[in-house]
Parts: sequence; structure tokens; C-alpha cells
Amino acid sequence: YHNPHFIGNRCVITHLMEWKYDDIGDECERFLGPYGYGGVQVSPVNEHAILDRRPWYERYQPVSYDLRTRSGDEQQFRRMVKRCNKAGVRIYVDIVLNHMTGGQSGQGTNGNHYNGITMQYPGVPFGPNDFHGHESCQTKDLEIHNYSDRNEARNCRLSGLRDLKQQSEYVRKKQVDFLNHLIDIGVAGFRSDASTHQWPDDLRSIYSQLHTLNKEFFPENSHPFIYHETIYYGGNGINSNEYTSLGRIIEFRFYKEITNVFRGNNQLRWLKNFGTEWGLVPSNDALVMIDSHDLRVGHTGKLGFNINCFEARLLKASTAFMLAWNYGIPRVMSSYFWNQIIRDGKDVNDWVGPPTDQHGNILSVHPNADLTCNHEWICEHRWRQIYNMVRFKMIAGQEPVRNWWDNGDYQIAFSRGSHAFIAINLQKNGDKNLRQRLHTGLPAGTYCDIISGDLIHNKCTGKSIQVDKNGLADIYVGHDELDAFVAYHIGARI
Ligand code: AAO
Repeated sequence: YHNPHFIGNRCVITHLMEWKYDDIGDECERFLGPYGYGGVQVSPVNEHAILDRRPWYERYQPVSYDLRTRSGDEQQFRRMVKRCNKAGVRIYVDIVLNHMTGGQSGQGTNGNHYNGITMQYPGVPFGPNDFHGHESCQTKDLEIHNYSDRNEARNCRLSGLRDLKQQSEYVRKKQVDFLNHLIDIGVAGFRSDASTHQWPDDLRSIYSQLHTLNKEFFPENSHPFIYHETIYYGGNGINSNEYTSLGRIIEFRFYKEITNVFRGNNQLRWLKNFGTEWGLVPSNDALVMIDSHDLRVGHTGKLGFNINCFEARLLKASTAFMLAWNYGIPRVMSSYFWNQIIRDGKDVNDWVGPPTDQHGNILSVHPNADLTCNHEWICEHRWRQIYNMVRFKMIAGQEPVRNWWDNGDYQIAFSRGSHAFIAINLQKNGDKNLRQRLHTGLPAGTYCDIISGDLIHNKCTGKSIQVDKNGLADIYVGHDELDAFVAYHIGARI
């Protein structure tokens, strides 16, 4: 469950939040495949509640396991999976097994009625006996109040969401069928939503009944890749290591520590031994990110601390570190535009759903010739500084971190063996420019900086360096430049 089943040396996932399946299929063929992305996380695919104003988070309120959302129906989902696999790009589905809807009633995206008050979900079907009640949850209002309490966190309700009793064989069977349906279609794995709120043994039992991956696209006997949302920062919270035997975990300490460093609260020089020595889980157990669908709107962490698309320079630099460092499987968030208005530390528009036409249909993505998207879709995964670092990571491969240099403060540089080299400058005081003759680890030659430009027709469109026969080069990152870093690798050498 730890292996993402990437093709070749691909190694990065992007979350195309709320994209339509047809668009994701196009994107796999025209961009993700050619530019070396390994996979796509898609927003929840099963029927969910339709809420007022159509917030993005309605997708986290399941109504049934039928495959139909505003992103498309089952046929479109199948077509996408096939096209992406053929383009060398895997599909991972965000699965919401912990709960059904909140305490309201209405219609789901496939036309099934549901009632969260009486806990009737005829589309599955689930009834009141399939949910946790006072016999297992000790809080008066059945809500989780203490997230560190194992029983409460798993047997009570997360923000009012009706909490499924996964101890019931019937409930597990319905969920196994759902996951097997997706596996048979050809997905490579799952993001497990709200994992901390489910008992590890229940998940284990569900996973033990899963099919192996579809042989049309995967080697025989491949198991789905599963990564768990376990928000753990140490202390007495529920430890994410309770889940590492089940698959990978999303290592929130990575996001928190890296954000803290790039925000200027901790010198970059300390990153020299970043990873397990900082208390993180072993690299092979981790999936990492800088931004996510929750972080960008402060549904986890804090606005002002979290880094999202509205702070592009910081997002690019921190993402570059994530992609240059050899830890975990990185996931790049790709969002859509919303009008962020922060009041009292909260974004009043934290609910805003994907761009739609006046009938509520999600808009298609029409990229520009310069590879960027239009105003509605941010497409961080198409920013040059980011997709070129995806290539950097691919070229760095399994090479170790070497040639570490720092100025004792907010400037660092390191190589990945003799394949790639990066220098980052976030210096705030004293000599703010990074100007050094450094060991790059690279073979002699002229290299293009893949951040300020590209190698095109054997010429650098941005900056370049000369590496001498000892691997030394003059590295420069001015403090006032568009980007806070430069990056070079053997794939962009003249
Ligand atoms: C919506 C409405 C609610 C309404 C509900 C039901 O917004 O007002 O009550 O419907 O009608 C998403 C949205 C929710 C939405 C939900 C359903 O974010 O707003 O509710 O869909 O439509 C916890 C969970 C974690 C969860 C996260 C948001 O543990 O699993 O909250 N993430 C996932 C998804 C998310 C989704 C759901 C789960 C539900 O990614 O998109 O919700 O399917 C503490 C806890 C964490 C907790 C965070 C939340 O963290 O430990 O477990 O996450 O708080 O902020 C310190 C502490 C640390 C603490 C942290 C805060 O560092 O050490 O423990 O601060 O960041």
C-alpha cells in the first residue's frame, strides 16, 4: 500500500481540485504526461449532498457510492482513468469512508434522497443502525470535542457529519464494493479522508478485501496505493504512526516545518538534516505537501501561516525545496480562483466552489499558449517554476543530497549527487544577495537556470552558469528577483 505505481522515474502527484474528468483526461495527454507528472488526485467521485451555494466541501458529504458528481458520471470517469493511464499518469481518488452527510436532508448528485436527521441513505442503502450513537460515543451531543481522545475521535461525529459504524461488517462490505469498483476501473489508489477518525483495524479489514489493481494497466499482484489524512504534530494527539502499516500518511509536520522556515521563523540553514531527524516518519511512509484544498482556506492550520497561490513567490520557493529534497512523495496543489477576504483570521469566502456557468456546471479548463491557465483556474502545476522542479526531481532520482552550503542564516544550496543543484535565498538582513562560488556537484559545462527560463534551441532563455572541471560555479540569487531560487540539472546543459 506504500507504492504509488508511478511509471518510469515519475515521482510527483498533483491534486486537480474539482476538475471535470474530461478535462483531467485532456490534461494527462497534453501536459501531465509530457511534463513528467506521476499522478493526479481527483476530488471525491461518489454521489454527495448538494448544498446551498455549492461549496467545494459538499463533496465531503457522501450520499451514496454511485459515481456521479459535477466532475462527471461513471462513463466519463472511466474514460479519464484509461486516458491517463495510457499517458503514463496514475489516478488516485479521494475517498470519504468515515461519514455520510451532516444533519440536513435533501438530494444527492445522482438524484438519491437522503436524510441526515433520521440517518437514511437509501442510495447505499444505510440506515440508523449503520451509524455510531450513544452506545459507542460518550459525548452528549455525539460530537468530537477532544481530538486527542481515541474513542471520541473515532466514534463521535466530525463537525456533525454522520459517523459510520465501520465495525459493522455490512458497512465495511459496502465500502469494499465501492473501492473495488474503482480499482477494477483502473485507479492506482486512494487518499483516505479523515483517517484519524477511523479505527486502524477497521481500515485494515477493509483493505484486506480489496482487489489487486487492474492488469490492463498494472503489473500482476499490485496493491492500491493508500495515503492517509492524519493530522499529527506531535504531543498527545493521535499519532500518525498508528497508520503507517496501512499505507503512507500525509506528513503534516513537513508542511508545518517547511512553512515555518519559509515564513522566516526558522533559518533555512537548519534544513540540512530535515526529515526523520526532525521527528518526521520515515520517508517511505510519507506523502508531503506545502498547500492543500484545506490549507489554502484555513480549514486546517492558520491563514497567514499557510502558504497558498496568493503568495506565489513563497509558494514557488517552498514547493521547490519540497521537490529538490529527497523526502516522501510530493503532492502539488492545483486550485481555482476565489475571492479571498480575510476577516478575524478567517477567509469569509472559504466555502467558494469551483468556477461554473450560470447553471452551476463546472467550467472547462482552456490553457493558454504560454502553458498558464485562465483567471478561473490557477493551475499551479503549470507554473514554470513548479513543473520545471518536477523535472528536476525526476532527474535527481535517488541521488543523495551533497555539497550542502549555507551562510549560517537564510541562504542555502545543495546538489543531488552529480545530477542537479539548487540555491535558495530568503535572507532578510545584512548582505541580502546570494553571491558565492560553490560546489555544484555537476560535470563541467554551461547550464540553464530552469527557474528564470528554460533551455530552448540550445540556448538559455533565463540565467545560466559555467561549471568548471572541479564542479565549481558562480551562483547568484539577488534578493529582489522574481524568484528566490535558481536550479540547474544535467537535462538543461548546453
Ligand atoms: C461542513 C461545514 C461544517 C458543518 C459540516 C456538517 O463547514 O460547519 O458542521 O459541514 O454539516 C470539509 C470541510 C468542512 C465541511 C466538511 C463536510 O473542511 O468544513 O464541513 O468538508 O462538508 C479535522 C479532521 C480532518 C479534516 C479537517 C477539516 O481531522 O480529517 O478537520 N479534513 C478532511 C478533509 C476536509 C473535509 C473533511 C475531512 C470531512 O480534508 O476537506 O471537511 O470529510 C485539529 C485536529 C484535526 C482537525 C483540525 C481542523 O488540528 O487535530 O484533526 O482536522 O484541527 O482544523 C494545532 C493542533 C492540531 C489541530 C491544529 C489545527 O496544531 O495541535 O491538533 O492546530 O489546524
